[in-house]
Amino acid sequence: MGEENKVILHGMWASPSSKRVELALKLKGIPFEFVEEDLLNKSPQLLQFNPVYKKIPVLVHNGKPISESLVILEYIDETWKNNPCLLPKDPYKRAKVRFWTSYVQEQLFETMFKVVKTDGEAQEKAITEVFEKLQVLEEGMKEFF
Ligand SMILES: N[C@@H](CCC(=O)N[C@@H](CS)C(=O)NCC(=O)O)C(=O)O
Repeated sequence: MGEENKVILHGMWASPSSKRVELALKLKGIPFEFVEEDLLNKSPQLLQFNPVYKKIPVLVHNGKPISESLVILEYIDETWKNNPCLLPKDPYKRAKVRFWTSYVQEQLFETMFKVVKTDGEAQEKAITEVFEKLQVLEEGMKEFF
């Protein structure tokens, strides 16, 4: 990999936000270095690259950091134009994809975090909620196939 196209992903193995960026890089066949962050002891580079949220994932392309997983995904798609494209060309279909990515972010991830943060009855309720939200997502995905 030439220095002119160096890609580093600061992420964490169990983070869904980090995973979606990792998947996009792999789908596009983009070689990258993965820096596993300890979220209880964040690296100085992470704090420097994402001073606003101090969160992973952060993609560093040729020394330039980009934060927020959905912003990163669009950056990847616009920078590496090879197939597969992450977003369709048609504006209406793009809007549909953005709707569902936002649903995953706002609804599914939030409920998944509740499962980790709770226990007992509250956790059981959160698990049921995750399954319900996954069903809604599965239904929604049918229009793409
Ligand atoms: N909206 C952000 C969410 C990122 C996020 O919540 N990252 C979590 C891991 S999944 C994190 O870094 N947590 C550490 C902290 O909050 O201090 C994105 O999509 O990138």
